[in-house]
Amino acid sequence: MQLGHALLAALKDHGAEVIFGIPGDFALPFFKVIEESGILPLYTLSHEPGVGFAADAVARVNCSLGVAAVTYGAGAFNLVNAIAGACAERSPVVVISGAPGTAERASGLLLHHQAKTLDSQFRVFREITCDQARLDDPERAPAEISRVLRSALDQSMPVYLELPRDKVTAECEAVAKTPPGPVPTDALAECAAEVLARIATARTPVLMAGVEIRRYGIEDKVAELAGRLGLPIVTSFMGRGLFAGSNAHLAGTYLGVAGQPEITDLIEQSDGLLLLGVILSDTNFGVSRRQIDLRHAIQALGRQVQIGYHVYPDIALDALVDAMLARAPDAVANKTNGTVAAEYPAGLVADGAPITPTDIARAVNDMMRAQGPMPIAADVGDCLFTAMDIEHTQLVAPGYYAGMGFGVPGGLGIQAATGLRPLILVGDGAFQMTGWEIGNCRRYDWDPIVMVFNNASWGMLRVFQPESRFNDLDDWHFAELAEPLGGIGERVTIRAELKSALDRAVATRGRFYLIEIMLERGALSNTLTRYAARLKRGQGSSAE
Ligand code: TPW
Ligand code: MG
Repeated sequence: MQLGHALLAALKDHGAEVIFGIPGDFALPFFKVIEESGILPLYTLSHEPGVGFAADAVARVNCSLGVAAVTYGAGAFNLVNAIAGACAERSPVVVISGAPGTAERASGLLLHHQAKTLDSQFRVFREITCDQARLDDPERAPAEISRVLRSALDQSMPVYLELPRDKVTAECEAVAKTPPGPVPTDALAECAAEVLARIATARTPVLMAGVEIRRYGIEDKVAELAGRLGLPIVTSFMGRGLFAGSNAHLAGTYLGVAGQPEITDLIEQSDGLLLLGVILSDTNFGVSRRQIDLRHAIQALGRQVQIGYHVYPDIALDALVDAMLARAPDAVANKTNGTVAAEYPAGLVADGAPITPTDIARAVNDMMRAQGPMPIAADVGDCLFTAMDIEHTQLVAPGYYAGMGFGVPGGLGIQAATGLRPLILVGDGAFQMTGWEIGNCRRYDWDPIVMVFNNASWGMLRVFQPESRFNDLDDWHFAELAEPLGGIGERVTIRAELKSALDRAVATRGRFYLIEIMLERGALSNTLTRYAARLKRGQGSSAE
C-alpha cells in the first residue's frame, strides 16, 4: 500500500468523512491521491483560513475528525489562526501539510515557503495541536498515523501531520487502529460515586453542559442522566446548540448578566453545579452577576474531574457519564428545580419599521417553526448574540476563541458534512474577511442562506469604545456581489422586506441566497444590550 492511500484510509477508518484543502507544489502529489482514490471527497476553497474554519465546523457537527489539507509554509501558516481556535475550543481537526522531500531538505538551499528553519512550521503547530508526526519514514509512518489520530479522538484536539512530497507513493503497511487506553476502573467507580453523592445532597443541583459533550458524541446519554437524576440542563454560551433535536429538557443557556434572569439565578444560586465538558472561559463565566465559586462545583473536562479541592486524573467524560448512568436511579428523582424554560422572540410584524437584530431572531424563529429547524453557523459579533434569541437548533460558532471569519466557511463545512442546508449568520466586518468563500457554493451545489448583519460597523467594538471613528465601516453593498458569485442577493431595510426575502430564500433551493440586512449603527440584540449596560455600570464603578 502507498503511504498517501494508507493515510486516507486511516482517516476514513477513524471517522473522517470529508477533506477541505488548498494545494501547492509540496502538496500536489497528496492531492492527486485524494482526488484519484476517491476515499474521501475533497472540497477546495479560496483561502486557507476558510479551509481551517470549514474543517473545524465539520469536526463539530459530525462529532468526529475534520481534515484540513494544505501546502507547506504559505499554506500552513495561513491555517494557524483557525487551528488555534480549534485547539482552544477542543475541535479535533487533522492538519495535513505537504512538505519538502527528503533530498530537498538536504540540498543546502533555502526552499520556497520556508519561514526560518525547515522545522519552524512543525514547531508552530506543536504549540496548537495535541500530537504531531512527520511522515518521513514509511516504516514508522503507519504507527505514527495511528497514534496521532487516536490522540485527536481521545483528547478531542487538533493534530498535525507533515507529509514530505516524495513519500506520498512510498510503500508502507496499512494503518492499524490503536485501541483506546485502559479505563482506570477503580478510580472511575469512586469518582462517579462521589459525584452522585454530591448531587444527592445538594438542594438545587443543576447540570451545565458544554461543547466537550458533543465532541464525544454523548448528548443522549447526558440527557438521560439528567432525566434520571432530575437535574435541569443549562448549556454554557459555547455549548449553545447542544441537544438540538433531542428531547432533553433544556432550561436554556447561561449568559450571566446578559441572559434571562431565571436561568442566571438557577446557575449562580445552585449548591450543586455539575459542569460536564464546560470550558472555563471568560465568555462562559466572565459574565456572571455573582462570582460563581467553582470550588463548590463539580467539573469534568479535558479527561479530568475536579471536585472541591481534589482531582481525579485521566477520567474521560464519556467514561464518567457511563459510570454515573450505571449507578443512577431509574426513576426521576424528586427535585423541584427544573421549571425554568427559555422564551424566544417570534411573530415578526411585517411593516415598514427599520430592522433590529431581535427582528432577525423573530424572522428566523417564525421560519423555523413553519419549515423545521436548520443548522446554524454564526460568526463573531452581534450575530452570535442574536443567535441566543433563536430557538434551540444545531449551532457552530467560535464562542470562546472568537475568531472572526468563521461563519461563512463554517456554514459550508456544515453543508459538506451533513448535506443539510445551513443558515449562516455573519456581520459585515466578518463577511469582509471570509465572505468570498461563498463563491465556492456553485461548484459543489451548496445552497446556504446567508444573513449578513450590515450595520456598516465593527459594532461590538463600538460597544466597548463608542468614541472611536475607526469602528465605522463603509457600505459594500454585499447583496450585489451575490449574482456573479453564483447566488441570489437581496438587500432589505424594513421588516416587511426581511420577511419576504426570507420566504423567498427558503423557497429557492440550489443556489446560495444572501440577505443583506441593513441595521442602524448602534442597533443591538437583546443579549448585547444587557451586556453593554453591564459594561457601562462596571466601567462607571471602576472610575469612581
Ligand atoms: C480575526 C476583534 C471582535 S468583534 C469585531 C472585531 C473586529 C467587530 C465585528 O464586526 P462585524 O459584527 O462582523 O461587522 P458586529 O455585529 O460587531 O458589527 N480579528 C479577528 N477576530 C476578532 N474577534 C477581532 C479581530 C473583533
Ligand atoms: Mg458590523
